[in-house]
Amino acid sequence: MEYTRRSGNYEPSIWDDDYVQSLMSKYAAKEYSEQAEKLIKQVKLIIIETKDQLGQLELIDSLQRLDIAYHFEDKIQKTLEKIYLHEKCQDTLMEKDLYTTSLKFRLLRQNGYPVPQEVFCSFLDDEGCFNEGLCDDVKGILSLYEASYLSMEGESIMDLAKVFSSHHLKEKLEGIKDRVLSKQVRHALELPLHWRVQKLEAKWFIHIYDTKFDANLILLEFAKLDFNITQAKYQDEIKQMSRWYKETGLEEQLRFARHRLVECFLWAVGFTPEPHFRYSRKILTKIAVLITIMDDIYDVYGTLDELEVFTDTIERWDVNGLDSLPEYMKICFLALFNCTNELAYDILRDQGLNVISNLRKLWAELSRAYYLEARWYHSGYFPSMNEYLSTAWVSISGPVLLFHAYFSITNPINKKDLQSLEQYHGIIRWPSMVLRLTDDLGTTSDEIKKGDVPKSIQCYMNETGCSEDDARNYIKQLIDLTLKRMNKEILMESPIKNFVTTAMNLARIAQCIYQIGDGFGVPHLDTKKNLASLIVEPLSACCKQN
Ligand code: 0FV
Ligand code: MN
Ligand code: MN
Ligand code: MN
Repeated sequence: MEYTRRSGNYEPSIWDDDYVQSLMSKYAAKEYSEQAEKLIKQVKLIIIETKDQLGQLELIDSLQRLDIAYHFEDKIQKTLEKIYLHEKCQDTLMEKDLYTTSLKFRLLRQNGYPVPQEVFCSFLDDEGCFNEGLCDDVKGILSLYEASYLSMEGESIMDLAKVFSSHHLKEKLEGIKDRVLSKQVRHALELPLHWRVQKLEAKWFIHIYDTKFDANLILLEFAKLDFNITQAKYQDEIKQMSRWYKETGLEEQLRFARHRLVECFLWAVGFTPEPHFRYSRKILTKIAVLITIMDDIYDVYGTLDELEVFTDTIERWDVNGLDSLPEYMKICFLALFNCTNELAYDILRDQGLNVISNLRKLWAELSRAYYLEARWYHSGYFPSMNEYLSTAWVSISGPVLLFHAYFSITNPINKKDLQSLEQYHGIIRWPSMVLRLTDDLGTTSDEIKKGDVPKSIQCYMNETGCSEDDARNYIKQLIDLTLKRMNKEILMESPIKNFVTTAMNLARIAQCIYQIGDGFGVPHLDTKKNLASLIVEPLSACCKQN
């Protein structure tokens, strides 16, 4: 009997190769990078000349929000270290200014300084609640709100801060007269700054900064120019990758799958946005494309028998077994094999380190997780929430993505660090869990219609008998808890500290993509706007007049 295969009925890509190849930017020209060098010198002077503490904090905040901080990392770190050491010898419990305290707390924690939550004690009343008298200070409350997202598990003052600040911001929102502040509050309530995607946030914030009466025009000019220059580089990269994708022939040969090259590039930019991480974006985009196709093979198109052979071939990493696979799996496996070997080759060439066995292990674990879910689906099995999650944080491909990010930005790779990461380290586990849970919130409704393994929402409903709304709220709480666990990783002394920001970026881009539904599978939602903003539309360089 002929097996009728399912299809995901996915929309085709909205970014065809001809369009991608037509992208063009004048900012690729040398004159603009020369102009940028000049501006960098001027910004350095501004940093040196800013002496008062609040001025320094606000300057660092602006540099980060405008996404130009990466040019001045050393200077910023030194300034923050001084502020931290100075604070440690002060009686900060006397602090009365909510705005400054919160800003300082956020910037220091973000950069790994373990400021205690008790710095907020002076804002509590006799009952241990935040003082209601503070609630007219919208700027201060907004600053407290943003700071509260740097909390860790078990920090009760920070939990209070989050509830208090979000409640008052929602309540005050309609009445805020200052238009810039009102926009900022609305934006913050949608998603806090700490979990925003750096490059997209920069584009948004540059527009806001442009309308501020006290904006620093040098910072503004440099931020716009740097964005545009980076955009020209992104264009060059996506053109190259679009050509690669076309040459693989995957789109023509595997019609049943999602083809989301440009969307995958957005994930990569969210992960490693700095211009010098070009190589990392190339690797991450390619493997995200392959993961997407594999996920559709396991979830939608493959028969259980085929999936067993496929999983076995990947586990044995056996290119000689190619002929035992059906045609559509052959081309997918060989693309995966080549892409993995390309990365391993580069690392061997540049560092003399052979990582093939590490990479193989990652793909084997992912395929086993996919296969287990396929068996659950075909047998109608309902796992418990715990059983589901123990597979699902792997089957969302978090570990594969994170290790590829690690391998593609780290030189030299240290074997001990690698082993530590491989022990299901929090830095791998928590961002993967956030990716899984946000994906479930965004994609489950369609997945149920198409037929798929039960996801966290159904598992929880099945286990507790609660409603879908209650299950969704529970998952949101679980995401909050996982984000707090991730925050702890920033503050822990660890040799892989440099990788922590990159790892956390996965949780950021995941929250962005799934904020309003399936922003990955359905290409024309906000993802299209975000991509256009990132790779198509430059910022107008003309500065406002004084
Ligand atoms: C999620 O799809 C998705 F897009 C994946 C796994 C592809 C690559 C991942 C990234 C670029 C992050 P879907 O909702 O179908 O995944 P599940 O695991 O729910 O089948
Ligand atoms: Mn799927
Ligand atoms: Mn799946
Ligand atoms: Mn999903």
